Amino acid sequence: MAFDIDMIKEVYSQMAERVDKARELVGKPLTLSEKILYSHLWDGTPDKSFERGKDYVDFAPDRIACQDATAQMALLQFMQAGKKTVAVPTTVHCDHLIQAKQGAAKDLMRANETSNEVFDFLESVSNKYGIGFWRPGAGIIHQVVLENYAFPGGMMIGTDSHTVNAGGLGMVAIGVGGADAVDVMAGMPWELKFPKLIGVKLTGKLNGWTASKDVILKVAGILTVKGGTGAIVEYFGPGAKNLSCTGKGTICNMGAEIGATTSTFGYDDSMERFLRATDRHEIADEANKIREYLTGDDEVYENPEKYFDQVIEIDLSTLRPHLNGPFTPDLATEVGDLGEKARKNDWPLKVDWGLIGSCTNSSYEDLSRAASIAQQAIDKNLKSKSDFGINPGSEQIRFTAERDGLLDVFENLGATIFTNACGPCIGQWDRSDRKGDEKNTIVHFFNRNFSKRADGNPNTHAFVGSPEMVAAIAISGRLDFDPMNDTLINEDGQEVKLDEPVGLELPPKGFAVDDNGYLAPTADGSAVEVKVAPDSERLQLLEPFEPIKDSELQGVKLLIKAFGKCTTDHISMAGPWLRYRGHLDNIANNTLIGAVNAFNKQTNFVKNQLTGEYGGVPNVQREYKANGIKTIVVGDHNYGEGSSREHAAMQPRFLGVAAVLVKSFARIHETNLKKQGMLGLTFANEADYDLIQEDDTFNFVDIADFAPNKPLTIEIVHADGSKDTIKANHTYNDAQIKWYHEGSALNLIKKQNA
Ligand code: MIC
Ligand code: SF4
Repeated sequence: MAFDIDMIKEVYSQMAERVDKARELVGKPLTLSEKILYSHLWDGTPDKSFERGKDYVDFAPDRIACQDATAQMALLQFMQAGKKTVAVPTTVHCDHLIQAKQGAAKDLMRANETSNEVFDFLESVSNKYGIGFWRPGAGIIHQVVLENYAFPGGMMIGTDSHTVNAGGLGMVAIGVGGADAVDVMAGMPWELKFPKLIGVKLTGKLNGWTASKDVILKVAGILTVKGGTGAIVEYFGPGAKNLSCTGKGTICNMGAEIGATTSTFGYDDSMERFLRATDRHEIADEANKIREYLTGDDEVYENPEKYFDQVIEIDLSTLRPHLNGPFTPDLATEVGDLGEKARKNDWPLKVDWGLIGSCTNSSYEDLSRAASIAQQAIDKNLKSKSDFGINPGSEQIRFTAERDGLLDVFENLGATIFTNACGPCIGQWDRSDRKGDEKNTIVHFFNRNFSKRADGNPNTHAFVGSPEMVAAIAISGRLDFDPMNDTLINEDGQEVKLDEPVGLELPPKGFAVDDNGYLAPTADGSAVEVKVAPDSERLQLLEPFEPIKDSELQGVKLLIKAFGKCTTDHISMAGPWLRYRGHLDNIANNTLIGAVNAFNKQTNFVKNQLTGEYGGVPNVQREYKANGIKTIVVGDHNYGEGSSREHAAMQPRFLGVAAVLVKSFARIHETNLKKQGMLGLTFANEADYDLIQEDDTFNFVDIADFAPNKPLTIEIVHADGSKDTIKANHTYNDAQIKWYHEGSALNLIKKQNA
């Protein structure tokens, strides 16, 4: 059954006219990305062409997806908007708040006990406002979306950076902060700077040990964690047609790790097969009718250099398996070279865990390829040297994999089957062999491997690979194992070699599921009551933010000058803090505790300029707040990389930080700061970062003239009385400056609805 088929039919009925018109206006053949963008303009049929990387454009996304950890804040904001129902089809998925510990049944029961209040809140808000609700255990948002909601040529936004996964089914699907989702839920346009376009031409065919994952691991190595910023990555070419739909999903999923706005593939037979296998024949039939509109024009793919801003070519036939890491997903190494690199860098060679699952790689095909390696281990009498943990992507996958005996294979190897949820991927992992701060290595087929991400231990070296490679390396227990060339010694003392993996693109007997965990909202939710206990430590109704006054921007104190990588995990850590995602005051106690102070290279240890003493960032900031003093956070490149969590903007805002001044931003975080009515600024001259000293005070001398395309001037007063005056760039347009003046974008919506 296909959800929201009428909406999809309507999108398709307008597609041809809109795309043809856009082609005429742009004056050349179109990429798929342009076709989707131009057919989703808020104003309907296009009447002008847009400049990539420059023009802000209002879009009308077809649907929204939210996960439990971000939905709380998004829906708490939506509740303030004064609407009866959401304006476009929306779903909420409970996947982040379930800890992996003893296995699915017990873990799910515990999660339902400990997070009961939050799940109830999400369920009742969903019911009230017409939102589809996927219960805890139903699966990971992006896998559930791919199996149920994604459709070729559609546009979706989601409050999670890996929303981009739906590009595997030919969508333009973009991760956003909750406040962006609230705009669309409230029936308003969604704004995005028209992206640049990166084309990736795939030739050849995957073979042997190489998997779809290796395509993105390779691309990440080429583009690095910020190389995709402001761009859509569009994959095409004969190699693309040879990949499965879920394999395409994996590639798009990890596009988040290169900062790309999203990634996508043109509609092809693999997508049709996946739509039919997931019982969405109607969508496949409709898509077939407008096939040429659901992929890029032939001329574009024949001469990509003429149409994309950058082109990368990858030959799948010669691509080799990679393992990326540790600590950053773009540190790409071919498998055979890893041993030498590890020894040089002193990365522990012994592998303790192989983790299977996550939204990146938990399709039936992925499980079957990993299981084919696990089965060989059993057949060849090998004992796994590492522990295995598995988080299936959805109940549909789990049920089908269990029926087909795939899960048995892993269990025979001693694996623990965790809930269909994020689990260790987001630090929801009570690791049975807890390591304290001990150096150790794990391999997984997730997407992120930032420090502390899986188990909270800064010395866990996590490496990202394909399902089959993770399985092989985990079985060998060694990071330097190369299954293509090396042998292992089995329990009988014999030397054995693992054969190449084999997998099944789709279950031969079809997908099956008993209870998929979906709960449809009632037709009229006006009588549904949403409960938030006033003394709750998990949920807190929001108070609107006060606009920042010009006078408050004189005498601003430095809160922290962050050194090096500062991701959203550093700004608002996940793991144990996920429990406070619906309570702004409580979660604010983790603000920037992971950021490294540039002056002493310590985390959560900054100078309080009022007392001269050092303390934790949230405590020091609360003292400034109590004294009515605004502060500034200074940072390096790609500040706010990683997640879409708007907490990374709302917490500093709530605590009284007025401005964030960095060398460069990750896209979603920059927007989140703007939405919450703060100043997100970049150094006009990067070297000015070095001028900032620990006791500095900042005066925003021309803030009264805050205007688009006009840098701000900041006077920095040092402790010895000397001064530097610097320029700070910004990307605020008129509408965004209004958000700033109103105190937040939400304040503006409320005013407009009043
Ligand atoms: C993640 O993978 O980091 C998360 C947890 O899914 C986040 C969302 C969040 O912070 O809740 C994301 O990627 O957006
Ligand atoms: Fe969940 Fe990990 Fe996917 Fe984020 S990346 S949605 S935490 S599985």
